[in-house]
Amino acid sequence: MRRNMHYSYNSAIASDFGDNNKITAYVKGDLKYGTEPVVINYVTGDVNGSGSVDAIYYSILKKYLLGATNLDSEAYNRADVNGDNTVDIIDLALI
Ligand SMILES: [Ca+2]
Repeated sequence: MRRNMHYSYNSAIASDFGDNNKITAYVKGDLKYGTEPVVINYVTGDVNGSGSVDAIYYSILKKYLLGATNLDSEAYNRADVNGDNTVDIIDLALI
């Protein structure tokens, strides 16, 4: 089963309490805890974050589309070439 986990999901604390640095806290506008999920200046289609779109992209995306691997939230955003919030065969075709 293929699932796109929310950025803040942390399997280590799914069944118990714990620290989750993917949840952010601000004090008077300054980030005091956590890491924002926003990725700026990425190349659309660059699934593996190498800085360019290459043959490795096809391999990773094909494995994802076949259910053989998952994409983290950053890779998922980079793989969504047409920006419809879904990664599917259309995105592969657009590269
Ligand atoms: Ca898409």
